[in-house]
Amino acid sequence: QQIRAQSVAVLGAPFSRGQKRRGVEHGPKVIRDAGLIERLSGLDYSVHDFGDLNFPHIEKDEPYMEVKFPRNVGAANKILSGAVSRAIGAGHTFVMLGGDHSLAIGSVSGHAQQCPDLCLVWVDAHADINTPVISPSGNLHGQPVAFMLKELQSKMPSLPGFSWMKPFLSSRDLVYIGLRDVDPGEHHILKDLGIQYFTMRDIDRLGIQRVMEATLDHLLARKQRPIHLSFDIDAFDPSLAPATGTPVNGGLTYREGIYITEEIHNTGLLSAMDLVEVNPMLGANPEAVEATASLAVDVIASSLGQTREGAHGSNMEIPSAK
Ligand code: Z70
Ligand code: MN
Ligand code: MN
Repeated sequence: QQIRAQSVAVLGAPFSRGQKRRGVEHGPKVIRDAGLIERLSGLDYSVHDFGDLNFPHIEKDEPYMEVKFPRNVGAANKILSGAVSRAIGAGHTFVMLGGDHSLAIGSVSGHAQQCPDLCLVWVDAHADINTPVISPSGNLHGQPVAFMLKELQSKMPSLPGFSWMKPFLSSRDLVYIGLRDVDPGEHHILKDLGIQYFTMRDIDRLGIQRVMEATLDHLLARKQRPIHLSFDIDAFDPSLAPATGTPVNGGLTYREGIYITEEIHNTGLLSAMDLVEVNPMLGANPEAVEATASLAVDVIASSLGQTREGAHGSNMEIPSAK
């Protein structure tokens, strides 16, 4: 059955405390300014722009071990989770504009409340699967997947701000694409849990077509179920997406990135997506920021059905010569 709804909900999450660099909270604004809503309205959807969430600022938020701003990150994600759950429950295909990638905790968990059998495609230079105990940086945007996985439950300390959530995802229901900067503890977890992942080296070896075939086969061969796409803009090569906090050389080409999203759309199963880590304060100049934001719009539009081959309505005819 087609999971794709006829309507898309867009929600901004202006939040940056999952990492150290200011500016990523302005991601929703620059992605909208790059024409997101107009582009989605040009596809087959009614677009509901729910604006930006308001997150509380929790003044006293001491680190827990090395982990920075746990109460702020936990509270923001609790709010986001509720909003996502309501939007999916109302029948929308959901688009979250970040903000940093710690927001995936709320986005995916809210989605999972409505769709417990969802699967997750994580497109990123990074695995974002550090536990609070092994995180080398203490930044929560490097840890969201660890909060989701049932298999890591016993390794997770109870962080202040996170008592509202329980892990909900099995490691076999997750595939990574684009990895090229993985911490040693993360690599151990990926291997230990047998998580399916495709690094940039794998894309070099197999080509993006076989990577997507294997990804969708891994997640959907047994049964069709809703897809959550969590797309970190730093998956792209820094030449294409310079305005982001942690650029890593050797990333996705434009064509590889768009092929990923076209294939996700073609499943008919995309139910929610995140577009995160666009930071307009980190571009070298306004053109660099605009290029990154415009790329983000292309990723979202392509995930929702914009094609490179073009499209036409079923009632179209070739006009006769006069
Ligand atoms: C590193 C950490 C990260 C995004 C950087 C980096 C994580 N593994 N994620 N940028 N989006 O701090 O845990
Ligand atoms: Mn990330
Ligand atoms: Mn990343």
